[in-house]
Formats: sequence, structure tokens, C-alpha cells
Amino acid sequence: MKPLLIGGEWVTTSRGVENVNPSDTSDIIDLYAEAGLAEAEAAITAATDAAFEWGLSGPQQRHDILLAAGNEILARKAELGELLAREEGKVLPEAIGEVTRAGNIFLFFAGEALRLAGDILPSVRPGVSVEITREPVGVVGIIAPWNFPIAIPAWKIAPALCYGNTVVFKPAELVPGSAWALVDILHRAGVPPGVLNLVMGPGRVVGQAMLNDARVDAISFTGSQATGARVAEASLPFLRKVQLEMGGKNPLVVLDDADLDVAVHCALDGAFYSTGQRCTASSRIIVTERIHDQFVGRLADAVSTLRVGHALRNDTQIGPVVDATQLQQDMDYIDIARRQGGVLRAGGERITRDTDGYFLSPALITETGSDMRINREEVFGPVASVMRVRDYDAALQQANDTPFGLSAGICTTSLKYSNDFKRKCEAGMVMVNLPTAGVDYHVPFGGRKGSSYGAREQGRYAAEFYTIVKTSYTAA
Ligand code: UN1
Repeated sequence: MKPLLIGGEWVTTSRGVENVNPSDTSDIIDLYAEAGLAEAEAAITAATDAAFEWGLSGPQQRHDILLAAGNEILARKAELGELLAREEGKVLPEAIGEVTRAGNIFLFFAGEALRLAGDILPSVRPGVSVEITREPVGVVGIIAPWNFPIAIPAWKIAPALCYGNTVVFKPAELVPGSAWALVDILHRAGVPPGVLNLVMGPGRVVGQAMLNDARVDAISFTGSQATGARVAEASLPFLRKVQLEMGGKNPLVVLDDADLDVAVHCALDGAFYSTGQRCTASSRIIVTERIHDQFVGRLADAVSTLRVGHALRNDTQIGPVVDATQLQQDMDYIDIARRQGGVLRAGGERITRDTDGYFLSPALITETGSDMRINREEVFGPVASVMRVRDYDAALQQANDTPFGLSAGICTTSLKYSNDFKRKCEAGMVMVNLPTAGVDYHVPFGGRKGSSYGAREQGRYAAEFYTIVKTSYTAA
């Protein structure tokens, strides 16, 4: 059984939870210790006790640890990628890509540890100077989702440690393997006892313990809107800092003047790669009428030829859905879309392979409208809908007609429309002739409206969340 990490000690519990491969449910990766309330509280205590000293640690120590971790992650990317593909179900090249992203994030923040700067200003009062510095927030609770088992923990843990915070990390229950490997690497890289604590376990126990505890100074969460709202609500009485990333219903606009090959590729990758299980997935494809039929025909053909299967097989393009509950949700939404008038142009069927996994053929639903549930609620699977619109103005209006605002894409060869879209779409990230999903690791990530709350993640902007500004006045 793989243990928890609390106060620098590996701790087993009486209950071990199986980590099941969604490509082959007979393949149990390992057993992972499940934390109860006592372990969650012990982890918060350890993080609290370690916070003062770690907060005063120097940039060299933080740099060295983050660098060593990043280098080990990159050196082991093939092995860690296989573990990730096995527990989450994305295909091996995507999984190795994700591990590479995680390694690079650690290298980026290793450098940032050395570059943390402040400002010195003359005061408006003679003989006084003003220093503006950034300090750690303290104990940070990190609650991660299952769809990026190593990259999302990396882009939360790396800046948290870089800026001198201590961490209580709760990975998603479905994917403890990559999280455990990451924490093991950081532990061996020299993270002092209590600075990073790993508590696997259910949200209602471990997550709730963090929410209820006044000693947790900040929480960074990625997951559903409903849970995000609970994190915010529970944090309000403590006036705790929160950062919430909560999914999307991302539009991909395809205009009449688009390069058809580019548009089909963007839709295919954005909507269906990683089994569509990305908060940045292009789930609403908005197409102007002159290109509509040709585009949809080409896309439907491409969707039907996608090879769905075991994530570790060489010829697989789309791995399984993560578990039975998610599969049911995907199928329910396909049903709802059809009942509300959508036309299933491709896929949308549970399929069998020679292993027992949660395989669903990618579903393309056409003739949908903005008020249909398929265009308002996040599905989080290989399911995309198409809306037909008259022109660019109608496309922009539909693109913004959503409670979400994470990523938005446009395929066009027109500078005028791409510039207008960059300015007017209500999203945190805009992609021109690129898939809405698949982001760089060194620039800010986040959205607006119902997708995100609080400061941006990643890149230099991560300092906003993981530090607090101090203004010091000195009379000479
Ligand atoms: C990406 O599209 O490269 O949960 C990253 C998610 C996002 C990460 C997407 N927070 O899907």
C-alpha cells in the first residue's frame, strides 16, 4: 500500500483504496492509503508548524529542490507517463506530454525562486523610503482534479513551494498514482518535513477538513463549479484566499473564410483528444452557414475514424472515459441533446474492446441551439455539439452566450475577425487557428465568468495567489 506523507513521515492507514485502470478494470495499479479526519488534521498541523521556518528559507534552497524535482520528472517521463496513462486513460503520448509539462513547470519555478523581486520607491515624505516585498501566504490547501493527474498538482505545488508556502495536497481519488510519485520525488529532492503533505482521501472528509480549518490560509482548487462554490462559501467566514478553476463550455468559432484543414484539426483535437476530458475542451463548435455543411461533413468523417481503445496501445488515439459514473454522464448528455432536437452525426456509442474498459465512441451532435442543455452544461467527455450561425456577429454572440468563460477559439484567415474576437470574446484565453485546449506552461492560465475565481495560475502571474504583498516604510 502506498502511504500518506505527513510531517515528513510516510504514514499508512487501515484502509487502502484500489487505483483501477479505466482501459482495463481488471488491472489494479496499486493500493493507496486513505486518510481520515485525524490524518487530514495531522497534515494541517504539520504544514502549520513548518510554515514559519520555510517561509524564511532562502531562494537557493527552494531553487535546488524545485530543480532536482523537475529534472527527475523529466528523466522519468516515459515511466511516469505510462503510470499516468494507466490510471487516467489518456493515451501514452499525451500522458508523456503531460509529465513533460509538469517537469518544465518545476524548472520554470526553480528559476522564479531566484527572481522573486520587490520594489523600492521614495516616499512622498522626505527622508523615508518604501519597500514593497512579497511574502508567503502560509498554509496552502491544494485540491486537484483527476484529468491532469500530474500537471495540475505541479502547477499548484511548484509555485506554492517556490514562494515559501507549506502545502496540504489532496489529489483526486481516481488518480493517486501520479500524485504519489510526484510527492515522493519532491520528498527525496529535499523538501523539509511538514512543508509538503500528501493526504489521499474523499473530498467530504479530507477536503472538508481543509475547508473547516482556520489554519489553512489559502486553497487552490480545480474541479466542478458546484464544488468550487462550496470551497468559496466555506472559506468566506475565515476570509481565506481562494483560487478556483471550474471548467468550461468553450466555443470554437469556424468562419466561412477558415482554412478547412486547420478548422477540422482544431475541432478534432480540441473536442476529442484526451477523451474530451479537459476543462478547455471545444465543446461548442459554432460554424457560419456557407462553410457549415462542408465543415461538418469533413469533421464527422474524421471523428468516425478516430481509433478508440486501451490507452497504452500504440494505435489508440482516444482512450477510455475515466470511470463508470463519467461514462453514464456522457451518455445521458448525448440522450438529452437528441431529445432536445440534436442530430447525432457520429459516434456516441458504448463500445467494447478486448479489455473491459469505459470506451465511448466520440460523439458529434449537429443542429443544436444555444438554449439546449448540451450547450449550457459541461459534459466533460468526448462529446461536442455544432451550432449553425449566419455570420461572424452571430457567432460572437453565441460564443459569449454561456455562463462559462475559460477558453475560446476562432478559425479564420481574416485579421479583422480574429482581432475583433480576441477583444470581444468573454474568455480568459483566446486561441486563433489553434485548439481551445493545450496551453503553454509559462504563461497565465484561467478564465472569467463561471469558469474561474481568484488570481490566475501559472507563469509569473502565479505570484499573485501564492504571495502577499508587504509595504515597509523606513525613516533614514
Ligand atoms: C490544457 O488544456 O492544456 O482541468 C490544460 C483542465 C484544465 C487544464 C487544461 N485546468 O482541463
